Amino acid sequence: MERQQRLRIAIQKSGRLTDHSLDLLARCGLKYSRGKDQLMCYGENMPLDVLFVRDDDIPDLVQEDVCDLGLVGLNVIEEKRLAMAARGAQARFELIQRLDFGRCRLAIAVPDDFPYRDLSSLAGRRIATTYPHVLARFLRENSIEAEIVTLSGAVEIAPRLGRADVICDLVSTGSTLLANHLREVTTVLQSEAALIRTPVPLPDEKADWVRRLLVRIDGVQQVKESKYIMLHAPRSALPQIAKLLPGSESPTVIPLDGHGDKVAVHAVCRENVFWETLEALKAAGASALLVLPVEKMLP
Ligand code: PRT
Ligand code: ZN
Repeated sequence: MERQQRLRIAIQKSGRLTDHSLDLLARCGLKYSRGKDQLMCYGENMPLDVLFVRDDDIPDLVQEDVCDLGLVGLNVIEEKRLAMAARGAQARFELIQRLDFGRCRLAIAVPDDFPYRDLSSLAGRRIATTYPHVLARFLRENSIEAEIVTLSGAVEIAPRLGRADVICDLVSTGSTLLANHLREVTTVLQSEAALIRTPVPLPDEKADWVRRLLVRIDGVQQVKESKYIMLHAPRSALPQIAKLLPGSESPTVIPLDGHGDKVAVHAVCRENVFWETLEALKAAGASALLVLPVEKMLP
């Protein structure tokens, strides 16, 4: 099939989003072979090819229609959108789906000995960041006048080098801040990975594949936390057991041959099932409890 009929998705070549992105595509059923240059993977069982690039390039590749889809952090998307707006241009990629990985936050952090009371403590200070436009919007919205020092990396050491008083950087576990004697004081942006698409209308066949992909992504996201739970219980305990099953609709109840009033209960739980839940179910009269992972789901 020609390029015109094959979807092309840009994902991060090597970084925090790469494994999750490839895993998501594999869970959506994509089988691919890697090209010799490693920059491109060709889908073998779907008309979907994967282009590997730096995450910062993904919004442009998508809005310039080099790729139909892109998978990138909301932090990058938002910075790009605001940077374009600052130049009087409008971003043309469209956000179509948030994905539940790559979660982090853009936060302001101050050195341990910084006299921070509230946001007004930032007034007149120098804030180092790689996200100058997102930070500028935050400062504007909070009527804080501060100097933004734009860096391309190693933001966390800027205060120690005397390049800035405080920083605004991505945080996930917080251990980098801790190691650099910095204390998080406020969140500027919550982020996670998201799927964006080209502004150019797609031909029917491609549009249809995008729809199918979105349904599959939805299915993948739903099963992630979902569990299939099976147990035995006396019929009389059913109302209480149904209440204890986390995030399940109507469980299937099956009579057990030769066990009088005992039944088997099967249910899909949309949330993880913890030991505490199993213990509570047991206390309510359940036995022979079994929790299984759910592989695929199509509502
Ligand atoms: O080479 P390329 O440009 O593609 O990669 P990159 O270096 O720009 O990006 P990369 O791989 O570091 O991150 C890609 C995306 O992952 C980001 O744009 C975010 O959307 C997302 N993400 C999620 C993160 C983090 N969590 C994260 N913790 N990106 C960066 N970090 C940094 C953080 O700034 C800190 O310096 O990781 C460090 C450790 O964080 P802690 O809090 O866990 O210690
Ligand atoms: Zn990057």
